[in-house]
Amino acid sequence: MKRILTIQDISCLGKCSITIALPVISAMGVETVILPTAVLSTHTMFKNFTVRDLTEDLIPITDHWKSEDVRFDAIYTGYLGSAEEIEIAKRIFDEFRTDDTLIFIDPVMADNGKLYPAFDMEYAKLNAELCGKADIIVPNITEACFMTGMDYRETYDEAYIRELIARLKELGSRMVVITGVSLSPGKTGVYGYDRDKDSYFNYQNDRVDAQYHGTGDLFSSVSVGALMRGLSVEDAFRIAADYTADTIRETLKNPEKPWYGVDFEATLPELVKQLP
Ligand code: PXL
Repeated sequence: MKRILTIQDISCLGKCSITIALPVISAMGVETVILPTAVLSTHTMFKNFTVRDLTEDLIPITDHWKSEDVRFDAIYTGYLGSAEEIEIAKRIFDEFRTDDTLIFIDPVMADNGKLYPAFDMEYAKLNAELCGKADIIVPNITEACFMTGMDYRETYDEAYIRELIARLKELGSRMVVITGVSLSPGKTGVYGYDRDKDSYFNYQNDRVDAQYHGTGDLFSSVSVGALMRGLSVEDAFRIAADYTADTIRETLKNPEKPWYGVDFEATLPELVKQLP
């Protein structure tokens, strides 16, 4: 069984970061080791959330793993709360990376043209540096703009996405996958570039007209899980995009749906059936 390490926060209530990554990747048949960077009462879209920062525990925890000779097939980072956590993530990559370790970075920091409340331009710059250490990065268009200095646009064409990719490539990762790319009305999907093959891929599915928190984390977790289960890059991102859209659709059917996250619990069995 493959083993991955995921580094992100625990938002106790809120269905995002580790409370998505752990159940989803485990259900996909991949051992999921967690490194919680902080414990929050809820994610940061709630008011009055509490935060217990765990930054000072991160290195002692990973030092212990090192002394136990633990190895990871992939390291997946999501929401990292501070510049210091980004530095620590870099150090963990350097310590645990082997020739076969997949480094998968979701540079969670912004959406809809705006940085999340905790972040500023300096943080975006550090996140761009972190992305340089990845095999695969999966920014949304807003994050891609903050990391490359390109203007954020609500309406765009394929040339704009290719320009974003050209600039993201310069950061140094092997593969760049931009999420939330809509190239025709009613559609949305992913647009990627593979440096090894020097080729692009594009997958568009039907856009569901609803925005939910945690869907980026769901997409990333499914992508990493699928890659670990041996799916090709194109198949892994296609399954993740379809699953995320199906889960939003399923959530919309629930009359008691919570506002803060999606009902992935209802759709996980279908996802697992699709795996080889
Ligand atoms: O879903 C990304 C995410 C993860 N963790 C926390 C967040 C967010 C997005 O706002 O607030 C704490």
